[in-house]
Amino acid sequence: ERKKKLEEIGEEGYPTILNPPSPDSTSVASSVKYHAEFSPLFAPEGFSLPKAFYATAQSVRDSLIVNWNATYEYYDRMNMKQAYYLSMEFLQGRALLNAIGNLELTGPYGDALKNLGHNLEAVASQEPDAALGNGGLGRLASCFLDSLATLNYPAWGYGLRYRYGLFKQQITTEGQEEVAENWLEICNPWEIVRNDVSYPVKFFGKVVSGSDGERHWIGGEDIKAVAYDVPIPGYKTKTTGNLRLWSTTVPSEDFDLDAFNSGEHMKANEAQANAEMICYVLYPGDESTQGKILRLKQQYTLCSASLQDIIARFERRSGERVKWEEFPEKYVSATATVHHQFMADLKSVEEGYLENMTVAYTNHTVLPEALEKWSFEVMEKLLPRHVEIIQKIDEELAHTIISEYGDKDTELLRKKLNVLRILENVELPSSVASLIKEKTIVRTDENEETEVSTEEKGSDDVDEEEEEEKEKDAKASKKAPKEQVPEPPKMVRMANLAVVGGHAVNGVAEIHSAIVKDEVFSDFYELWPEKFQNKTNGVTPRRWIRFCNPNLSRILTKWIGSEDWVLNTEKLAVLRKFADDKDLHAEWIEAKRNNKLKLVSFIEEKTGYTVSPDAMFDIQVKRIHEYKRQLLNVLGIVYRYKKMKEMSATERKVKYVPRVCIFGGKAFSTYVQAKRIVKFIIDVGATINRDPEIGDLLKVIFVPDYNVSVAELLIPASELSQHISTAGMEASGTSNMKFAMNGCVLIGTMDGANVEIREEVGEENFFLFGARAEEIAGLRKERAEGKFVPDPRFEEVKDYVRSGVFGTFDYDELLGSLEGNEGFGRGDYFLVGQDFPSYIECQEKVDEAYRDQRRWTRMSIMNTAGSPKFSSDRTIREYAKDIWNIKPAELP
Ligand code: B1H
Repeated sequence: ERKKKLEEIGEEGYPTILNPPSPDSTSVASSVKYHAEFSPLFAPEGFSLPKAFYATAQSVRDSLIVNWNATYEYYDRMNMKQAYYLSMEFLQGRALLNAIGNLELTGPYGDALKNLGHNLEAVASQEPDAALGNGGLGRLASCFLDSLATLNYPAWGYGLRYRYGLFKQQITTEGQEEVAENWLEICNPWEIVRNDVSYPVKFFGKVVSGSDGERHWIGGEDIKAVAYDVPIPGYKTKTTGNLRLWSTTVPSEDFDLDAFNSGEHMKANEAQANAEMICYVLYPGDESTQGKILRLKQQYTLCSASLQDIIARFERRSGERVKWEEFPEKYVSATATVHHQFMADLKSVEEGYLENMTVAYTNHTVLPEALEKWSFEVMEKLLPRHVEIIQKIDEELAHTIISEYGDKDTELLRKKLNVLRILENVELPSSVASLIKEKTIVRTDENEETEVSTEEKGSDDVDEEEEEEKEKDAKASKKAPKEQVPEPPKMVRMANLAVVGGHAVNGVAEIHSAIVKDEVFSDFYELWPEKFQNKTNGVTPRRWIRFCNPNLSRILTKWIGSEDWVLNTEKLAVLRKFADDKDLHAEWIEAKRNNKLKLVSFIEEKTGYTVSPDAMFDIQVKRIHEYKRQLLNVLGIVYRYKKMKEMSATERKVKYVPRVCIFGGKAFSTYVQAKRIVKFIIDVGATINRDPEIGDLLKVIFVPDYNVSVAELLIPASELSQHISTAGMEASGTSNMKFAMNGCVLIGTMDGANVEIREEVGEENFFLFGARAEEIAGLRKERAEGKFVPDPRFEEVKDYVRSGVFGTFDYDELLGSLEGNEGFGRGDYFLVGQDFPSYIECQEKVDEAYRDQRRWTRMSIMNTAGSPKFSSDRTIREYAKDIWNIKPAELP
């Protein structure tokens, strides 16, 4: 079809694709000099490092804009189906080396800067990270953008342009401190503000019925969303995608000039401050109602502005005659990530069937606190028309449920309505309620006649817990007079809305998708099995091998015979053939050592601690969360330390391999337990690191302010990495993939993508321990019944901490969470005590393997060789084919 169209329009129909300034160092240098002089960010004198960075970035941006325009024009003319990836988070990190690497201009830029008196790496390190996200979810979105552009898929990302990125983390002896991260302080050289692309977004107000019988929403608060475009270069292709970020402000006529002139300066500014607040920070605290409203405003702004933009483009590209029925089929497909407001919005725009064809829902977590529910009342105030539509969708859904289960017994029907409905604790509309009553009567009559009720109940799986609940409820209602029972809060279950509205629902690793199907959304799965899929996550091999690890990249290119592996990671498997080759081993070890040396200086600079490059580098970097179990890691270290102290110096050296245990990660500012974990790690390090008896045998380092660029330094230098979440709780994990690619051996549980990594690299090259996902519920139950007998080594390690070896901080709340028998966060919900023995035994096996350097190097090579599957190129091809239905389209 595309070919035909090309012929129709003829080559002349196309704009000439201008080539960026010719890629030799002289023209690059003059373009950098031009920007140093004419892009007015710095005083005219001198050519300091920061100035060199901004001038270089602006010069690179010129090239990106040329390609961006050509790509945009091409899609416009071809009017092809395009995908839109909506995400509240994008973790782009630094862009300079990635951009010139993708444009194949690293050489010319390196030379040009050298001629201008600077070194490319130093210039690149001036760039602040774009941290518009907090972890794996946001980084996944950024890897996807890289793969989409590289593989020439017509696709854009949509997000919010937060004024402050994720906070900067400072580490003191007190633990973590958060400092606002003003990443836009100087300017963001990559973005292009589109003042001509803006949309109104409204909140509050009321809904009225028009004379046409339609319901119309009259907003009470109006803001304006303005587009900022960030070009996304593909690797070795002209295709340049786009990340369109929305920033919020007021429509200009909203400035209250009268108030200002009569001296009420603050008041005049109120509307503006209110609008700009929406894009101030990612995840504003949501304990207060105001905080909740702000978060909903953020999500709604992203959805509303993006959707208006998508529809405007669709209309423009359609020309004279807009065919709405083609909207889902031919032109648009979108994936909303955690936040699902999109659906309700789309519903309000056009007829109901559209949303079903258009939106796909990716679930990224099964943690109940992250499966959002919004207060019905809050939502009704902020988005009154949407709530009406949601009620309608909910009503339709209730009808579907009744037609599916209405002829079974009423208990089952009630259960299905309870778990499947979008609205929780909201009464059914009378049309539905009366239907159920009818069914109930019919059913009771039948039962009386046929007497099959008990048998049927058993087979229909009404669980005992629910029965018990009801008995309790019944008792409670007898005791307490009715008016004293507080009404349960009315909620809108956003995930349910997404499953109902999405044409596909997917999880992000095999085990996670199985949990999504069989546990979290099992009732939906029963209703619509065809919607559910798996799409195992991936990461871009450009940023995560080629650019962050040049030492390894050279070896790969040499032994594989070409650089093809960057685009075709299947080629990495070639290394298996050479897994025992002595020459490869020598090169492999040297590259790792050079990476370790770089990290040694970084650690010294950031923490003041000196570590030995001869020790094993053992790393756990990720958000600090109880389910990720940094606590298990550090308790393992404490146990190791205690045992070392009990031995003679010689014994110690024989039994243990020298290790540097490195942690990094941010704790959410209000997550008290996570902050205690940070403090604990720092205290343990402070004691161990200055123990002369231990020396280089054990060091514990907390690397401050973990972010994308720190990851780019840590991962290539890592030898062992830890992915030790409680089984069933980490949806996928993506750093595990990056570590494996970079020849790092993993220790981990059967969780998320670990399961598939182990399968790919071979079980002999993965250190596995811990309870399996299917055992967790049973173990928690035993625990609650007081049947768990802790291993004496676990008791020993906690007593040791309590004895005060690591200082006087009160660790009772932290250690206490691992004790007792019940409750979330208490009673060791994350099963640290359960897995502790198998963890420390597994760590002994790690020491044994590391001592045999030939064995270890082989394991390391096998990890890289086994990682082809984890390229985000593979993931994106699967999404494109199975969910989005888009095809690659390379620019002519
Ligand atoms: C992931 C989140 C997340 N899933 C809510 N969900 C948030 C949810 O502050 N919030 O409101 C923040 C983040 N993050 C991660 O997604 C998973 O934990 C990883 O296992 C997964 O690899 C990643 C990408 O799919």
